[in-house]
Amino acid sequence: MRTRMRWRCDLNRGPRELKAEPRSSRGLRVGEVVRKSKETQLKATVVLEGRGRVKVATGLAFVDHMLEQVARYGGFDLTFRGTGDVHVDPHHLVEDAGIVLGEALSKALGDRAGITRFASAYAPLDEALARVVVDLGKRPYLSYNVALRGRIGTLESEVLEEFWKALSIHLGATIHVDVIRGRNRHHIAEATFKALGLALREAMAIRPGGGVPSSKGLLG
Ligand SMILES: [Mn+2]
Repeated sequence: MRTRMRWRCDLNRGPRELKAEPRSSRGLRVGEVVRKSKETQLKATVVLEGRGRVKVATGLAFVDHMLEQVARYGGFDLTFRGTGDVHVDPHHLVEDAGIVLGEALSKALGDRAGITRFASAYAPLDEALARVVVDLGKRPYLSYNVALRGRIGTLESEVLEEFWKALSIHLGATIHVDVIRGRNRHHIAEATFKALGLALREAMAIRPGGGVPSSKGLLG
């Protein structure tokens, strides 16, 4: 079992003197979350220093497809398994997937010392073009400008906003999502998730010589 990297923060020292203390010899940033409610049962493990290992099975095929995009373009390994009461409505599972992914990434980021924090990315998918801008500074906020209506496969596309809301809260991130253009619903949705992955990859990366990435010396 790989363990998560822990960062020591000594309040008497300046941000530049923050020391990384990897708890595993391999220094990987790992986050694991198990969440069980009456509506869903989900388990996720992320390894930020990814090696292309992505296994997702939630029972909602389009959600699996989107989570895979975030992990692949985010450069992190993701194991995400679970079930939910999708016979009632996919809403619970989609929202809880955002909660669990957000918590797992937040755990892996630890106290976030040294991360790049801000990033933006564009992703095209044929005629669709999406932009995602993120700030991992523990300020949850979502600006979701995605006019998706109607079904993608069997999923009502409006419900995807619940994933993004939950992700912003549980990751502790400001996220702005804008669709610049697009016609095909599948392409529009997938472009937003690809852009999310690309933006997260940069924002979660460790900057050489970086301390707490805030002029306050403290995130949040
Ligand atoms: Mn696709």
